[in-house]
Amino acid sequence: MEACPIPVVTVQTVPYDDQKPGNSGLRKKTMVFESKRNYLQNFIQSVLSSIDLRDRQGCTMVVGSDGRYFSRTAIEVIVQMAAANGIGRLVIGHNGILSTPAVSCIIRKIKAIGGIILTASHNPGGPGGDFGIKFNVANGGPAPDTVTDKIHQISRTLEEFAICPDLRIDLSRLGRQDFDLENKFKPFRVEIVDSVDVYLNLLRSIFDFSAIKGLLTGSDQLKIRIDAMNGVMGPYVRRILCDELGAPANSAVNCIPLEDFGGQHPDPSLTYAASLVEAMKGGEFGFGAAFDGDGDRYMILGQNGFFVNPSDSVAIIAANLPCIPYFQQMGVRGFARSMPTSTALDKVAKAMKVTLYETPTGWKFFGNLMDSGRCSLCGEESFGAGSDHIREKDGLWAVLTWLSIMAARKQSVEKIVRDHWARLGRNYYCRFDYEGVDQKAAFFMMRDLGAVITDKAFTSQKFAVGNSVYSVEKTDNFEYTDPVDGSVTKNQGLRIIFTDGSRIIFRLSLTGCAGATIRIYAESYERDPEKLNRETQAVLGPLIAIALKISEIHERTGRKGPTVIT
Ligand code: G16
Repeated sequence: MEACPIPVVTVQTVPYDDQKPGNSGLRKKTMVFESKRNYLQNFIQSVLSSIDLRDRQGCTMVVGSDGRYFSRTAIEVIVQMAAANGIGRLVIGHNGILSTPAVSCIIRKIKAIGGIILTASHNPGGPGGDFGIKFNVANGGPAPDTVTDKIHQISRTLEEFAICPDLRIDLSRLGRQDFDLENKFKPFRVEIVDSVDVYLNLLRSIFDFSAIKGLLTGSDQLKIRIDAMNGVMGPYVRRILCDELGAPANSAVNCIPLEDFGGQHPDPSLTYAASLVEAMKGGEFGFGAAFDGDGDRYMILGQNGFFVNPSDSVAIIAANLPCIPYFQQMGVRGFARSMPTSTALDKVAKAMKVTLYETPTGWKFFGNLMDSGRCSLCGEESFGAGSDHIREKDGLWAVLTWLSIMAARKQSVEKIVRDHWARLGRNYYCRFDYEGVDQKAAFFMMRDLGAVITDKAFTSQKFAVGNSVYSVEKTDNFEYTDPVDGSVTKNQGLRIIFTDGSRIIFRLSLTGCAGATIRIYAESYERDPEKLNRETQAVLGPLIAIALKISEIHERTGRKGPTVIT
């Protein structure tokens, strides 16, 4: 215990009107947090004030970061403000490091009231990059809209915040640090925990580690290449895949978390994980994976760079869940996917006679389904997959699931994917992202497009492109009614569904930091065994042409093409 009680002070502040959390927390340019007076403090006070005082007093919260620039400063402020706001205990990752799945895991394990994660996910970091603050609630998942709306509302009228400016902690010292405060609250405790331990124990209870170890070691060992992208996953990859599961140390690259991710986008995609793609093309490795900055997203590659589309990945995981001890014990309840995610998962759900839920984009929408026991597995096209073991998507869980499937089926990544297509058909899929578009141009484009496609005349339209003819079957602006609490979420993306099951979807991203990001998703289902091996862009070309034409996206945004194609 510190000798003198630490003072608690109240600081006057001026509210900001732009602190509305997006799909996954508040994401802004780092310089906004760094240079706007009390910007960070205001948001943290809004988060803390959103928790009812009776629940807040003496409660436990978890804090972690993906190690990006400004995280240490932010953690120091969070600790000082948590103490001043009556939080009893903060559990923080060693040196501030905790992956997003690990935070979710710890919140659930220690029954914390929630947690704060400092990350802007796959966005670049550093003084010129992005920073973000996510707030997760007691189920371990992202705060639902009711909570983020409350945070936003508080932030708009905030006039003061409470802080203990003299309180200092040592993030590098594992164990407890206790502080006596000069206020009515009980002593305040900070506990620095190993970043990996609790999460590793959970994974041990889910997977057959000896089966995975058998695959990664021994005479006909599977050679793997894992790219932690200089993000939070380095320590997890080294400890779990190398130390525990026997992968050679040189299987793992970019494993030291760097404040600026080495100047790269920590984004596990074909575009930004290009060096992994190159390494895999060499043919030496039979399995490759990359993670994003905070470790919830993942990408899987097979030998020679064979790409597993994330929507296919979740469908294939679903079809093979019985390989995993956790699901052998728990059984398989429903599946869920976000609306733009391909319908490959629906085919598996049908074959397994399991309910399929289609939610808006945002992991938070899976929370109620999992908490109510309706859903065992969820996935998204944006490189996310996870199960009800926690309430976040979980990149390393997805990797261990793939390795478990490979160990059980004794097949390569490509063979597993091709067998899946042969059995249930292939959903050709791609996404076009137009990033940093003028906000107004994006808004008006979406508004006008919504009016066009929901007009009655549109639903009887046929589009002929080359030899293909697409007849519109249904159009809407996607709306979701949560089956658990009945809440309705509107305006979640414009959908055009054609009679052959093909889909075109338009939506505005809710995670961008600058301007607007328009996403166009195209999907086409193929059952013919002769046509399962075509080039994705060639198959989807006609649908993309229709999408560009009806939206007039290039004319209206001044762009000549998308920023990124996935
Ligand atoms: C977040 C959400 C995901 C969502 C993704 C992309 O992920 O948790 O559910 O799919 O953003 O959202 P949008 O299309 O609106 O940009 P992350 O990994 O960025 O936290």
